[in-house]
This record gives sequence, C-alpha cells and structure tokens, in this order.
Amino acid sequence: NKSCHNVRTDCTAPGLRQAVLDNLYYVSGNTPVTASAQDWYDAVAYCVRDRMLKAWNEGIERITKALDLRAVAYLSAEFLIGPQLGSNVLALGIAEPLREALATLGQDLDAIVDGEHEPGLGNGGLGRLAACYMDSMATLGVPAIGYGIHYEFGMFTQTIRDGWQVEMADKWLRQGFPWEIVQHEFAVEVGLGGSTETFLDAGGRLRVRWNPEKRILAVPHDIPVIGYGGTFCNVLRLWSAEAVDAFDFGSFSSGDYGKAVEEKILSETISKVLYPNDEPYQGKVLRLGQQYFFVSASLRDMLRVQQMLGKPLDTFHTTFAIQLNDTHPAVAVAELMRLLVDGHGMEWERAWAVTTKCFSYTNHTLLPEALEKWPVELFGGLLPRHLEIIYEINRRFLEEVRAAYPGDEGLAARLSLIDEASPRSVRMAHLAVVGSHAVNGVAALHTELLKTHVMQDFAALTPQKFCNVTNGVTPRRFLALCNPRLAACITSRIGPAWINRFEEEIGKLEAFADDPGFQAQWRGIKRENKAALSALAEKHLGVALNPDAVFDVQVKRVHEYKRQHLNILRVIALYSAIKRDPGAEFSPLAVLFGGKAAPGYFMAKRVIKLIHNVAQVINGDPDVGGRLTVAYIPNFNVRVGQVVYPAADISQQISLAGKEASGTGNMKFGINGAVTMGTLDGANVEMRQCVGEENFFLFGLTAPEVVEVKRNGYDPRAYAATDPVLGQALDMIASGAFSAGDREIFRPIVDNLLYQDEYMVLADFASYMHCQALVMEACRDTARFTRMSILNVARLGKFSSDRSIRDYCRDIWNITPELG
Ligand code: DL6
Repeated sequence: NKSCHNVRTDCTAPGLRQAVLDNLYYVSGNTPVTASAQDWYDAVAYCVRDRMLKAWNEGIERITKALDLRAVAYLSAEFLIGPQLGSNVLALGIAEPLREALATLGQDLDAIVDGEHEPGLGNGGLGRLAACYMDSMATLGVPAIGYGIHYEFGMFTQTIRDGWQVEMADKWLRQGFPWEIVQHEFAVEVGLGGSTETFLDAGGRLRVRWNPEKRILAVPHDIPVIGYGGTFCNVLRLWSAEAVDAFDFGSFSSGDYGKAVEEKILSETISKVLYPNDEPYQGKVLRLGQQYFFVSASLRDMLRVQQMLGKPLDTFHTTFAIQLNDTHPAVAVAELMRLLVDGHGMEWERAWAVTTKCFSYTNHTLLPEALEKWPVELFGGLLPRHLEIIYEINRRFLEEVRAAYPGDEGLAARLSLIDEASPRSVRMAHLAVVGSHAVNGVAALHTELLKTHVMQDFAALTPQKFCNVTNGVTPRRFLALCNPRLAACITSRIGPAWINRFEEEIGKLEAFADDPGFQAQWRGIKRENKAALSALAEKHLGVALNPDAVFDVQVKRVHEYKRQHLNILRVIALYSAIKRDPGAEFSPLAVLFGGKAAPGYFMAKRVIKLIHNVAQVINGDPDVGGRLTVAYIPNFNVRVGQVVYPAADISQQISLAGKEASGTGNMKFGINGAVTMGTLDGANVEMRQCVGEENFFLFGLTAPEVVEVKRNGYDPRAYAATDPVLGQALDMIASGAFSAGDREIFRPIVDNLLYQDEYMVLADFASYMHCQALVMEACRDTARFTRMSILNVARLGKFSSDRSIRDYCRDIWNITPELG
C-alpha cells in the first residue's frame, strides 16, 4: 500500500500494534490498563487516520496546485456518511494486520468497529446518496470536495415507548469525532439580514453594496474520504457556525452576563440542528439561514482556491463543476452572482455565463409539497441582496421566455422564479434550473416524469438541459463491508475485482446461479446473516426471530407515499388467514420494519404505533405459534442497515408508482441477494429490467394507471366494499382488535384510507396480496429462490454508484476520472 510510507504509517501487524499503543498513550493519555472502550476506539481511529493522511495531503495539493484540473464541488445539506472506521480500514486494505495487532493487545477489531457512534448528518436517501458519491469519486479518482453543514445535532435518535416513536437529541459529537480536522485558517464570515445601498465606484459605475445586519463565522471541519485502494483521497468540508465575537466584554463589565454570550448562542444556532426533510418549509427562517450559510462559505472557499491558483475569475467554471444536491443549496446561484458582480465588479452577462457553466442541479422528488418555496418577505428579510439578484435573473429570463413565446403570459407565470400566489414566494427549483446548464432526475422514470409533468414547461423550453443519472450505491460499504461472508464467497468464485469494478465484474457470478454447491453455500451465508440480525432483535427488542423463516423487510423513512400501512394491512390479512385455519400449512415468515418518521408527521407516527400493536397481538397469539412474526427495528440508521440488508430474503419497495424518485434501499437489498417485491416506481423499474421479470415480484398500478384511476374519480371505499380480505383487515383495525378495544386510536388511519387514500393503498391491495401468494410459493422452492437471489446480485452491476459517477463525469461535469 503506497500510503504506508514511513515508520508512523507502517501497515504491518507489529507496526500497527505500536501505532495503536502510541496513540493510546500520547493522544488520549492512557495505557492498556486504564483505557476505556472509547479510548481504544480513538487510538485505532487515529492510527487509521494517520495512514490516510498522505493520500489526503496529496488530494488537497492536487486541487490547490493543478491549473488545468476541474474538481467537483458537491453541495449538499446532508451527508449521511455512516460509521467511518470499518470503511476506512477496508479502503486501506489493512483489516487483517490490524485485527492481528489488536488481538495481541486483547482487543477485537470487530467489537471496536461495532461500537462506533455514527454521525447522523442526513435524513435518509438523499444524504446517503451524497456519501456514496463521495466514496465513488475517491475510488474512481475524481477530484472532489463535498461541502455541507457540521450540524451539532444530527438526525434524532428514535426510541419506542409503548409503540410510539419518541425522539431523543443525537449529540453525536459528545465523545469527539477523530476523523475530522478543524481548519481555522480557512474560516470565513457570512452575512445575514440588513439592507442594500447603491453607490458609484471609482470608475463611475453604479454598484450595489449589501450591509448585513449580522455576521457569523463559518469554520470548516474536514473529513477525509479515501477511495478503495487507499491512494486517492478527497475531502468532505462541513461548516460549523461560530460567533465572530464570542464574548461581549462591554456587557460583561456592566454585569449583563447573559448578553455577554448572547451573540455566541445566536450565531451557533445556524448549524445547530438538521431539519427533517418531510415537514413543511413555511416559516423556517433558520433553515434558509443554514442553506445560505454553507453555500456562501463554500463558494468563497472555491473562489479562494481560484485566486490561489492565479486563475482569472471568468475561468472559474474550468476549476469547479458545482453540483446542487436538490434545491437546498440553490441559493448558490444568486450568491455566486453576488460575489462576482458586487464583490469583483464583473459585468452581469459575463458573471451569468460563468455561473451557468458552473452549476448543475439534481432533483430528488416528485412530491409537489417537497419543492422548496420561500415567502418573498422571509427571503428578503434574511437575504435582501439575493432577492434583488433573483428578481433581476427572473426579469432577464422572462424576457427570453416572452420573446420565444409571445403573448403566453400563462407560461411566463408558470416558469417565473416567483410564485405570485399569496404569499408571494421564491421557487428554489426554478432558480436551480435557470442557473444550471444541466438538470437531472435520479431514475429513468423519475426523469421522464420530471420532463412530462413536474418540469414540463422547462423541459419544453430547454430540452437539452435535462438528462437522467440513475442513482447507485457503493458496493464497498453495502456489500464488501456489511456482508463479509457473502463478499468472501463471491471473491472465491470471481476474484476481488468486483469491489471497485462492480458493473464490469459482478455479472460473472451468473455462471454459478444453478450450481448446487454454490447455492448451498449462498443459503448458508444468508442463514448466518439472519441469525446475526435475530441476535440483535433478541437483544434490543426481546423478539425471537426464526433464522429459518423468510425475512421480509421494509426499512426506510416512514411516509404515507412509501406505504408502510399497505404492508401492515398485508400482515393483518395473513394473520386472519392463519386464524381462520390454524392447521393449514404456513411457511415461517418474519416481517420486519424499521425507519423514522418526521417528529411532526402525525400520520406516519400513528402508522408506527399501529405496526407495534399488530406485532404485539400476532407475536403473542398461540394460534400463530411463531410462524408469522412482526418486529420493528428501532432507530434505523446506516449502522443498523448494514446488519439488515444482508439478512433479507424479500425487499419491500412498495411506494405508489410515480412517487418515489428512485430509492436506494432497493439497490442495497438487491446487491445483498434480497428479491424485490415492488411496484413500477423509481429505480425499481430499471432493477426489474436488469434482473429479469421472473426474478422480481411485481404488483400494483403503473404511473399512468394511477393518473387514469384518479382522473376517473378514485373511490377507495369501493375497494374496501368489494374485497372481503381488505374489508376485514380494515374492520379489525377499526374495531380495536389491535388496540384492546380502543376504536379511536387508529381511526385517523382507517378514515384517511377510506375517504382520501392519496397514495392509493386500497387500490393496490388485491394485487399486493396476489403477489404475496407468488412470493410464498417461490420461497418454498429453495433452488428456484436461491437462483433468483444469486441473479439479483449478479445482474445489478448497473446500480453501483461508480457507474452513476461515471455518468455524471461524462454527461454533466466533463471530467475524466483518473483511476477508472
Ligand atoms: O436520490 C436520492 C433519494 C431517492 O432515492 C429517493 O427516492 C428520494 O425520495 C430522495 N429524496 C429526498 C428529497 N428530499 N427533499 N427534498 O430525500 O432522494
């Protein structure tokens, strides 16, 4: 390994042993006798980090020295990076010597890896995607900086009390975070509020000056992101907010101690907490503040590099390809214009040309309510100069629209960056589209729906901007690291190249799909993985899961469009069938759920409660006798996912068609050999094409059928009235069968399904039950099911995030990866 270049970074077992002891002694002030579990973790983490620093420093030099290099600046309000130790050890290829070294010290590497607390700096798919992309960019040798927010409190910790979700603050930094290095010298001040004024500059030109009301210090915390192989390293730069003047001595001297630290408290709130992504944005001025805070600091950081390189500002786009991960960083378009025009005196037209060549925008949602809009008043109060700039961008843009489509004022109103409906608001997605040279969706169906529905007018106006990049996940973390048994088994047949050449290599596995010896090994591994998950469930939930049961899993954010309530209705129907005929054959089935609901999301939280209550009744019913088990795995996060994905037989991907942009859990399950039971939604569509329709359990309405049924007047009650299985399942909930006779507690769910059912749970129920029968039949034929499982892994090469990053490089960023 090239990174092991001197005595401090020796990668032999004795060298690693000494390094761990040195770190224990000199960094945490401990000996093996006094060290706590946390001290051992820190010592090992610093020892691993030392071995990343050569590649890290080379990476920073690469970006700050090479004149002709274009780097990606990935702007994202979320980076759900997951536990770091295991993945860094894997990338460096030092697991075995490190394990050996620790064993001589009486320590177990796996236990230390398992004990790591993960940074919860994301809500779910979007933030995890950003982390997968950082991994792939480092592995492929794409120079990149990820820019985001160093939240003090990440995603809340979910605990369950009496079946209800209870949120606890996640103080992820309580014990420190050994992977980051704080770079005080690159701190920048970010303004907020205030007003603008015009003035004449020395050349007699009219200019605008923004006089912010307050300033906050943005301090970068750098986390290395090392590629597989350990030679290429990028950086994730997360900004935390500090007060410019942390202590007001004037107030202190006059006895006002509270006021003396008021500034500090107010400033720090900016990076205090990660917002849940599925709550309304209205009125959340702090969130807009967060977005602007990290975007401004990041752009100024990039401009610093540009100036350090001595390159003129109008070549800024040749230095950075800036990717907007959803609209959260979209204010960057206005901020770059401000920095170039107001800050550097560039002409508007030239600044606009540079800006649009820099930016590209990824859309991640089809839900209208998730498209960010900020009331003009709120926006202007916080960012008065940016509002002026947005008005000017809009004025020029609408001039072009009107020139192209004279007289079509309806079109101009639909395309405008400003929504004129009360309250007038800034449409962030429109700002992102207008300010970018490329706009992409995250799965083929999603991009198609963007072009034909959500962004129809923009797609007609500038069709060349729109393209698709189907999401992917990193096979390092989500197979090599999380499923070591399966990884070793795959490597034993096709060699190790699949780890960083997944798309090209994994297909070779197909040759073994019918090999009885290989099949038996495959099943054995799945069983061991199920036993590991059972042990976890037993420890945390006191629920015994039978490792010989089929593990049927739905883990993801809890949201009505993802339809956890459809899943639980299926479970109730299966339960009823057992109750009707307890003697009938029923192959053991374990239905597992996991996921957090946004704290303010009433319906999602009630669905969690319903699942718990149903689980309690079914698991305790002697007629069932353990043949059907239901469990809710609390606090689903990256770490828990790494245990869950390898243990699943069936992956539930059951959103209403046309609602899930892509999904990435579907891919994580698939590459671990779970067979999908799903709708034609998001990336399921492409996954099914790849694995073959005979290896995918399809059900439900298609996206066009959804539109059609709604157009004809969807009446959910008609489905309940004509399908006795469905009717009975709903009646059981309504009658209190799962709530000790309480008919009120789940009424909101039942009423919502019967009288609204926005996500058409009842319309898809019969098809889902039919599919369930096919799944159970397939599972009884072990050779057939094992073949399906193997083929799911072998044929999902496309869903590596390496392929996605190559697509971005080729179609959007115009960058050639250095390593592959
Ligand atoms: O693209 C990553 C991920 C998709 O896989 C999911 O389908 C999609 O729901 C998610 N989108 C968001 C949007 N949040 N906001 N705004 O999280 O993105």
